[in-house]
Amino acid sequence: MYTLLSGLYKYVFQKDEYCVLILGLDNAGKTTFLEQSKTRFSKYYAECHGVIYVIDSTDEGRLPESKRAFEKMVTSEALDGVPILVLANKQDVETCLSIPDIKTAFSDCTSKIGRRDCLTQACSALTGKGVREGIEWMVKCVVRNVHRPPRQRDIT
Ligand SMILES: Nc1nc2c(ncn2[C@@H]2O[C@H](COP(=O)(O)OP(=O)(O)OP(=O)(O)O)[C@@H](O)[C@H]2O)c(=O)[nH]1
Ligand SMILES: [Mg+2]
Repeated sequence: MYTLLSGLYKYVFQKDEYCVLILGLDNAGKTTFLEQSKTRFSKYYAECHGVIYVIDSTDEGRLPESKRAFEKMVTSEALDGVPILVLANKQDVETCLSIPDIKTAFSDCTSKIGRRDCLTQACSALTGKGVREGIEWMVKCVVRNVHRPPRQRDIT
């Protein structure tokens, strides 16, 4: 249904460790996003306190399937309270769905998101547009999320 943990991604924030899951249907652009964001994440180092959920904005036909996968993910206890960055990817394609289109398709998930931080960010993993904004938001959220404190790195 969805590829779990396409990339478990590490970045360091001082001595604290955070981990972010990158999820989304196949072909959504997860690997491309990861490649784009590697250089931007370079000043951090991580392990799992947030979810980045990638949507292919050019694939209207699979949007209901993506919504169901998203719904399953937000209702999973293991990820309770974890901030979610929803990436509306492939926004460089002229005919892609807009953010309001995607929000409408995902509207019955809203109540299930709960009180956690959740942002829908337009991006293109191909050109890099929107990638920095998304990552900066995610870093801010994982750092301030008191419900999931960072793992302390061993300093020997
Ligand atoms: N136009 C455009 N194409 C993209 C973008 N991101 C990814 N792609 C293309 O979409 C296809 C799938 O991208 P991947 O990054 O391999 O997707 P994935 O989510 O890792 O897919 P799986 O590994 O199969 O789960 C590739 O042909 C990418 O070049 C984007 O922002 N814009
Ligand atoms: Mg991939």
